[in-house]
Amino acid sequence: MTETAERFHPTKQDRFTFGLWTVGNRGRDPFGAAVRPTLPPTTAVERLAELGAYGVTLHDNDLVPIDATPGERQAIVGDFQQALADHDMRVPMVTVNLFYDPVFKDGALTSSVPAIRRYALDKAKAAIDLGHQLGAETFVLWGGREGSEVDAAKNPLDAMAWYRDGVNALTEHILTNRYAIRIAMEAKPNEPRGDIYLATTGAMLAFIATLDHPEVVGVNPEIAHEKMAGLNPCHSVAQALSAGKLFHIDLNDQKPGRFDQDLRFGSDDPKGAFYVVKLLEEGGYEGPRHFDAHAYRTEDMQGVFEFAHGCMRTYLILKDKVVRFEADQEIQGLLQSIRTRTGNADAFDRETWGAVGYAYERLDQLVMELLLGVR
Ligand code: GLT
Ligand code: MN
Ligand code: MN
Repeated sequence: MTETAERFHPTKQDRFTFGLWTVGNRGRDPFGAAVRPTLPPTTAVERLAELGAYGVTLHDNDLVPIDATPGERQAIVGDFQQALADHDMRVPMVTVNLFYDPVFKDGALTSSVPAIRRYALDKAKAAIDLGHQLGAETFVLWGGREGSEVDAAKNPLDAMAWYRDGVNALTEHILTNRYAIRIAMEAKPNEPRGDIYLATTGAMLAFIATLDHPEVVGVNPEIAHEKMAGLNPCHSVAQALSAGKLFHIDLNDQKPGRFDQDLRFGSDDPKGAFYVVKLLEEGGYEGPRHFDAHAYRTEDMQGVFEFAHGCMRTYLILKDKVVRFEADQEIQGLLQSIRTRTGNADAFDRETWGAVGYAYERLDQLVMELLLGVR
């Protein structure tokens, strides 16, 4: 290994995790068919372990088909657990697929059909049971189909009430079973629905405060989703952290104002990614560093694992930049002088402060140079 490869080599201590659906993404899009073969979950576990990942995450149906019999389910989960043990891999998070099957086309927990809501709830409870079985500490709830195109069809107040009832029933399930699992709600503004309810992490946080057991529910912000809403992901993550609600995180990247791209972490906006890493490393986040992204459609399986390796390396390189930022005398001196400029609160003078320059151009350029590798 070269010196750089050695330095930024992922290890279990870094707690990097990937969804089975990320490295398993076959490159299907609305305009084209799959370009890569199916990746068996046990192979994903093996290959990610070789790269230094800590674990994998999954939707119920990434592992167990929606129509599996109890016997089939038991065999599949058993083989998977064996692969986890063989490769010292964990499953810190499990989620439920409430968006793929046609039955969910007008919502799952917010469907206006009571029988569909009940089915969705039972499916989510079974996914929580699976999470418990696999040792997960977090259950992510992404309401991809909880939304609308035609607001005449459903009163959004009803939808909110059904959503609340659904999440309350899930926390009840967790508490009565005494599972050591917390729910992390993931926001997204649109896609696959025209508009998705509770479109941002901030909206999720406000919703959580209205639940029966808010202490069991937090958020799973995704960088790409906040960017799709035109927001600064670092600020959304900070709001969650300062509310004690950052239970999990989906790291990836995205060009703002486009379809959900799920790009390799840091690949579009390294400076934005730097501030997220700085926040996670310095803000007391202790959960896994989870990547929810996928390789470009141009890639074969080798490219897929280059992508996975790249996500982790970029994180570690940015983590190193955080240390350099704190140690950089010019940057620190500038921050210090900005904070202490004309000091004395008793002698406050409005006009002096109005005329002061904050030197943020200099500061930002220094950060750029740090990130570009010349400092
Ligand atoms: C889906 C979505 C992601 C969510 C996953 C969890 S599924 O891939 O695009 O952002 O995190 O349900
Ligand atoms: Mn996500
Ligand atoms: Mn996404």
